[in-house]
Amino acid sequence: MDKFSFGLWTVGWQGRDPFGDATRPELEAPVAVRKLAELGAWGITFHDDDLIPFGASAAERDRRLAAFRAALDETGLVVPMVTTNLFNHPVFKDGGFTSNDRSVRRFALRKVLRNLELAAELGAETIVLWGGREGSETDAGKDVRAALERYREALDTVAQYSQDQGYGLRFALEPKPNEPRGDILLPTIGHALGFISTLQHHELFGVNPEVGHEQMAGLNFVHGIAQALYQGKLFHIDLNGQKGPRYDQDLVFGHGDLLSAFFLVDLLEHGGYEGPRHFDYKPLRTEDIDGVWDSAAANMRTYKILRERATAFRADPEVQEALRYSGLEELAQPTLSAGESIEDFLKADADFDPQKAGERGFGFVRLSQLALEHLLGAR
Ligand code: GLT
Ligand code: MN
Ligand code: MN
Ligand code: MN
Repeated sequence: MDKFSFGLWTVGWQGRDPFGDATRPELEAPVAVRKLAELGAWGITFHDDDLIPFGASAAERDRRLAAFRAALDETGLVVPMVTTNLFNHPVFKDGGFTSNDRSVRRFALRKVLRNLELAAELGAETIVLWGGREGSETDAGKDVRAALERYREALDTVAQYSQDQGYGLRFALEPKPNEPRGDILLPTIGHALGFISTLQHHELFGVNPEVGHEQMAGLNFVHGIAQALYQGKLFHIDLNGQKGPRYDQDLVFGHGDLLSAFFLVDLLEHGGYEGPRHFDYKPLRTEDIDGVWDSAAANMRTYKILRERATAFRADPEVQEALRYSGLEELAQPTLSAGESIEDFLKADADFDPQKAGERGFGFVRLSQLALEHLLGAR
């Protein structure tokens, strides 16, 4: 079965934006579970506060959890990932783990630690940490080096606690360059990967990159994902659509940069990623509840179509020939020969003619056009 999963906050988004009120009524979690299962989803994810409203009583918590569990049992939907809301309440306005206010940092850390137990109980394997409020609007107000040190302290504590409790969880940092903060800490995949190497339990940490977040920074998402895979750090992924560097659009997957989505699916399917295909999108504010479910189905359908197109692309003999012509097989060969000493290497290739080598064409345009034609269903 395809591991398609959705955040409860995605289909549950009521359309509230900085300029306008909600356009849709609240969606009960059990309703979302049943409907997503019916549409062919495999998993559902949530923030603590999506399921149990911030400050709810113990009785309210039990009631909501029981109804949610009943829907999971009934449908067979799984909970592969859980995350913690450290951004909505005013207390987090200067961040959770990195707020200048120490009492807030202690509150935030406790909120995450308490959420781990629920995550483990529900069988989640991954905890996502999106630090949307960790950052600043003015460089005068944040000592970034101290903030990173507090970030590291919090993550080390979270991982240590998970290990002590035997939860067996892995942690995925989700980068984003800005919004809601003017500048967010760990803004890109690269920043997150660099930071992870400073953590005590670095092997338990990877990334949860989101299509739109890297594209907001003008970066190539496919390259970022390839590097995360290369370093064994692609723990989870947020699929959606974005039209270039602007506010975070969270469009349906494929409804932004479609060519990039094609190459992304090709990479995920042929690059060894076995984790969830998690959609983190927002149904357009213009949609009623039917439109919400249409948009949920659209994410999965688009992914499947792109997978089918990518497979056809790879199977096409003309593509295979063009791939060879472009040197992709050659790139997989080590630059030095087996056993070649550096001394021998320095003396080798006396007959190499840079002039001649510089005249070669790589045929990338032809290859690119073949991909586009497969994507369009023209081949
Ligand atoms: C929030 C954010 C998403 C993150 C979620 C996880 S919360 O909706 O915009 O990109 O993945 O905390
Ligand atoms: Mn996301
Ligand atoms: Mn987003
Ligand atoms: Mn978002």
